[in-house]
Amino acid sequence: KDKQRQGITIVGVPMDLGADRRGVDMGPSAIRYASVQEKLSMLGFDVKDIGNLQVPTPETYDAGENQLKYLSEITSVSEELTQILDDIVSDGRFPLVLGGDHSIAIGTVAGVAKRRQRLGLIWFDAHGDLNTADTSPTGNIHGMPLAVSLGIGHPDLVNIGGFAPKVHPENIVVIGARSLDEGERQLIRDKGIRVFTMHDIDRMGMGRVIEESIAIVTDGTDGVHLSLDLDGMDPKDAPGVGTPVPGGISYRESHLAMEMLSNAGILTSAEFVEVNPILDRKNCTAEAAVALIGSVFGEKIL
Ligand code: 4U7
Ligand code: MN
Ligand code: MN
Ligand code: MN
Repeated sequence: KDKQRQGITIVGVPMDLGADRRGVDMGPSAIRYASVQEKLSMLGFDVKDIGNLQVPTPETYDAGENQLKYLSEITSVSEELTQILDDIVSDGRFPLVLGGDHSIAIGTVAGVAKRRQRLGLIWFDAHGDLNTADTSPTGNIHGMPLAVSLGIGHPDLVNIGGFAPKVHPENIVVIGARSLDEGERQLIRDKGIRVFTMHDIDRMGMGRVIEESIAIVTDGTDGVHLSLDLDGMDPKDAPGVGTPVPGGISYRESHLAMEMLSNAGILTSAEFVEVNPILDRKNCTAEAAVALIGSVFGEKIL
C-alpha cells in the first residue's frame, strides 16, 4: 500500500521532571543511538527527525509543590509539545515521540487529540498512570498522565491545548498493569476503564488481548495513539527503566502486540517513553524500543 510512502516525524522530549530517578532525559539519545531512523528508512518510510524539545533540567529549578513536582515546568513543555504534535498531524505525517518520562504523554495526547472527534488510546504500561495530586504516593507527574488525559487532575495540566478531556474512558485500554495504587483502582472502577492486567494476559494470551483492545480503541474513533512505557515489558528484557516491576510482558508478547497493531493498520501516532540509559545494560532497553518500533511499522519475521 501507500503506507510505504507515509511520512514519519520523530521528536524527542528529554523530560526528566516527572519522575524521581535521574537519567530518563537521555532516553531520546539512546533510542536514536539504537538506529531508529535507519530502521524506519529501511522499512521504506520518509523519516524526518526534528530533534529534541528544550526541557529544563531538574537541578536548575525548585520542584515546587510536593504533590505535583515541577508542575509549572511540565505544563510549559506540554503546551509546546501539544503545538508541535498538532503541526505534525496537520502536515499529514505520523508523529513518533521519544521520551523522556511518561509525563510527556500529557502533551502528546493533547496534540494528537486536538483535530480529532474521538481518539482511541492504547496505554502499554506496568502502571495505571491514573493518579492525581490527592491519590499519588509520590507526587511524580509521570504517574498521572492518563488521568490528566481523561480530564482528571490539576486544571493547568487538564486544560493543556485549551480543551478537555482528550479521551473518553470507553476508548482506552491499559495493557500490562501489575502495579496499581488504591486511588487508581477506584478510578478504573468508577470510569469503567478496560485494563488488561498481567493476570488477564496470562489467562487470555496476548493475541486475544490485542484483538479485544483493537475493538475497544477503534469503536467510533478517528485515530488511535499508542503510548508505550518500556516498563510494561519484563525488567529481564527491559531493565533500563526508572520504575521496574517484575512479572511483565515478555519480549515476544510485546512484539506480537505491535505486529498485530501493525497488521490492523489502526495506529495514527505513537510514543516510546521511560527509557533510562543510566539504569540500562548496554542500551538493550533502547534496542528493544527500536525493535518494537520496527514491528509497529510493519517489520516482518518472514
Ligand atoms: B510510569 C507510582 F506510586 N504509581 O504514581 C506513582 F508506584 O510512567 C508509579 O508508569 C508511577 O512509569 C509510574 O508514583 C509512572 C508509584
Ligand atoms: Mn510505568
Ligand atoms: Mn507510564
Ligand atoms: Mn517509570
